[in-house]
Amino acid sequence: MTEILYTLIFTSLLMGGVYAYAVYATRSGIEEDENNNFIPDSWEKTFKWVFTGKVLIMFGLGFAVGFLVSKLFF
Ligand SMILES: [Ca+2]
Repeated sequence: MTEILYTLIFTSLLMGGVYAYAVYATRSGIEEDENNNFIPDSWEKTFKWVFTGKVLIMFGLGFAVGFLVSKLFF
């Protein structure tokens, strides 16, 4: 069970890093962003769903982590 928790926490951090990097890269001009939505245009074709589902993905991960923490430690 703890493996699942660690995997979920790691995934959350990874996703957070991806979102943070997307904003950083588009703002600083490392990646091109012609439509100004803070998603690098080179990612938009293939990974658009990662960004459109951002709220749902982070909520789902947060919920799963919270659920597992309460189940394992309380
Ligand atoms: Ca864009």
